[in-house]
Amino acid sequence: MKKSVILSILSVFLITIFLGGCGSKDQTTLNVYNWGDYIDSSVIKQFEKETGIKVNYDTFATNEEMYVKINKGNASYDIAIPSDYMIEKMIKEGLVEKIDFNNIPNYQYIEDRFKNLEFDPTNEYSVPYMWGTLGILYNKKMVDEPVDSWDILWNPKYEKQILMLDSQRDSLAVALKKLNYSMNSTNDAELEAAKNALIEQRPLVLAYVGDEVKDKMIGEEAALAVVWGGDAVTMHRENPDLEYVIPKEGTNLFVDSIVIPSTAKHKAEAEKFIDFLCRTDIAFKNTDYIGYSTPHMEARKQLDPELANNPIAYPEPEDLENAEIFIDLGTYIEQYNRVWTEIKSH
Ligand code: N2P
Repeated sequence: MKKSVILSILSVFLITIFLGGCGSKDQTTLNVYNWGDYIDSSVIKQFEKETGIKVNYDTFATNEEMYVKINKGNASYDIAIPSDYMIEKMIKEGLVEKIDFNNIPNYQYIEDRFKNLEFDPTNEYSVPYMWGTLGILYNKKMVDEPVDSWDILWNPKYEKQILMLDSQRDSLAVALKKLNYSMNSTNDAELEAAKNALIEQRPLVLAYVGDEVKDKMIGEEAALAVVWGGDAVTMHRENPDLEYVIPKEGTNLFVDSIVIPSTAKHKAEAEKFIDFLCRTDIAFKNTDYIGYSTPHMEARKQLDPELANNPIAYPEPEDLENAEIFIDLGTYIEQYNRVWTEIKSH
């Protein structure tokens, strides 16, 4: 045999081994969609290492942004972590799959008070991830009066020192509660009044923000901000002059929960991931890092007492007396969309 023939036979042989080798790895990729700044990335690495499943991780800033992407169906996420009212809507619209709880043995560690809530009454579609409240964060060097009401966000003294959340249900909730209405109102006059209040407030607002609120408040660029309690924990750690208050008119109590969108291509791996997140060591590590409130009773026990008993993250029942959970407003949400667009265009 000629040398060149031997060489080409050899190279075909080597290429086959090489390609075969790569093919046999054939790694599954799990597509995960979560809020920004809402996981300890070492948890993802650990999952990949332990299971050999690769995680493709994407983030969103609001429930509405997440919904549009999942509803369009061209992104096939295996896992998403929306809030209560959005999960309720997704269940109604057939956008999420039932979870096989036999595959989630660590679900036993989730506190009962987070099970069978109104948004998933039979508890078939979602596993609680983190929970918390909406409140006001203020810098005590810049605000010298008591902060106990949403009204302070309308005080002209703080012109251009106020940050609002770029999230329609949250910002409308602030205005509705200030006016002593329900944050789930479907009354035209109440919604109109809330809209007008937010339009009247616009000149006082420095910006409508998302996760960048943390850098801005830590850096003392504003005096007051509407924030989620878990972020207040993080900001207070970085800047002890920042205090968090749940206003007396009431707040929103949210429960962000893990779901499997119906477009998921890797359901078994998705359930593995959910169970992994509910493992005590993982839930502990994740909660310790993020600062939000865990519904996992064993993880909470392991937290540093300073965090486990922090009233920002774990408010007393009396602070939650006037709290409401957002519900899906059905087609009335179109009215919220309309007023939100009007507010933002001012
Ligand atoms: C984290 C966002 C938390 C979501 N950046 C509050 N529901």
